[in-house]
Amino acid sequence: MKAHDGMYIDGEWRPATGPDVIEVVNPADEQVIGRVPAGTAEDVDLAVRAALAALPAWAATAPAERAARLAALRDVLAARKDEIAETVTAELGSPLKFSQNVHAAVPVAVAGSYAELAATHPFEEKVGNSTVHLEPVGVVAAITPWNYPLHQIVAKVAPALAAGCTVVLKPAEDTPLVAQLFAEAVHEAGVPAGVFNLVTGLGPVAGQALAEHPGVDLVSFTGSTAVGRQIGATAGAALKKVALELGGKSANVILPSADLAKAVNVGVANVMSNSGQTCSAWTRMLVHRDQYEEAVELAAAAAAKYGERIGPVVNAKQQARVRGYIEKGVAEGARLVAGGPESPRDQGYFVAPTVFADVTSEMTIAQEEIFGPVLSILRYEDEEDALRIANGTVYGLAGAVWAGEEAEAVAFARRMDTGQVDINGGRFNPLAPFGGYKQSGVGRELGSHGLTEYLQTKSLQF
Ligand code: TXE
Repeated sequence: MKAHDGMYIDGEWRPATGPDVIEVVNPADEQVIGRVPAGTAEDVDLAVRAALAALPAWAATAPAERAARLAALRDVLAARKDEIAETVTAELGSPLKFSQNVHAAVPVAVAGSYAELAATHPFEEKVGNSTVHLEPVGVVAAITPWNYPLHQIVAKVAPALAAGCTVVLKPAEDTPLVAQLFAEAVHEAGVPAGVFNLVTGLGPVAGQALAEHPGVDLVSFTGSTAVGRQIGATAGAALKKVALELGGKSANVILPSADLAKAVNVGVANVMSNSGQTCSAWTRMLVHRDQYEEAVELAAAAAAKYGERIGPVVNAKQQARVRGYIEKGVAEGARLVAGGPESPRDQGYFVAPTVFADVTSEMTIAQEEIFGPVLSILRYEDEEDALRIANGTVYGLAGAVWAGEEAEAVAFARRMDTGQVDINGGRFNPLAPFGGYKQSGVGRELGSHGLTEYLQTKSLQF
């Protein structure tokens, strides 16, 4: 795979300041597919300085010009979609079709949505005898994970650029190649030098230096709750703005009036897709006791079928972590009805699609984010019991409700402590705000709510 041996800073690829490299491994066959530089605090400093220098001119550009650059970025991402899909498949291991349909396609839609929002968002409003101006927050540190590597980047960089902010991106160490490809796309789209900068590197080194840099005004982070907590504390002490998109343990609530087979099949596919590495995945399926055994049978069959189509998890550490959770589920008394802790292949970081029945809300596998292809099925007595279970974790990122009538599902969804709910399956909407209640995070991504994160308001009184 093509890899740059430098950092993209101030509109050009510059040699890294240190000698260290990160080996990029294909998790499907454990082969090294490329090497990228491991950034130092010095690389981060150079990138932040470039972003600071570019800020006044970019903040002053007309929204229509920013919209034009984002439209160009959307077009470059669309034109290079095959290369993007192949790169994500190589470094994340996801099946090529999924990379094409999701990893490469969704960022085009999101970049396009911000091209439109940059052109149409009311950056100025009148309130009585005042004018209110929405101005860019400043220099943004974007720290992203590997699970949807390009989507996570575009969901931060596109609204930041639309708002008039400049950006330094530190992508996940497991998936830096698609981040380099993104930097090429930004360059091709004619975004001025210094407006977007890329530093590859390790989280505790480059990531931490970036989050702590005094030149950064807003840290936008997606990743683990542990690191998010640390970044939130550091940013709080420095009185920096922060946006955090963290873990989830989303409930898929199947009400008795729902089409059970459809709800179970879509629910299983939702958990298994991307090998379970989706923060919004519906990892807890809640089924009424009268339909419980039927749902378990359907889910076990669906998971067994999914087995042939699943990719690996991202690395050996994640594989060990997921297997540890499966073993814990068995040890705590849950009933394994599909999959299990054994890897289904000799090579690559694979985990079998796994389904647990007889899971109770107190079990570890019902409380903690596993981030692998593992579904827990819980039994409820009545609607109030379902609601108590659904809301009974520290997380509140997403969820789903299925019912015969939409109105019934909507009424239930409105009582869930969570940021996004799919009604009878739902469909991805790049304009719908995404983000967490409770410990799932701070702030929102996507659409105009996502844009607002990168803006601050000034009022002039007359
Ligand atoms: O996350 P990390 P990991 C969850 C999921 C997963 C677990 C661990 O449960 O099993 O987190 O994954 C950077 N200062 N999610 O270890 O470490 C790091 O380089 C600054 C949920 O991969 O949080 C990477 O760019 N940055 C999630 C990013 O943080 C630091 C997606 C995320 O890595 C840093 C991914 C530091 N001290 C994992 N340490 C979601 N919400 O979608 C690390 N990083």
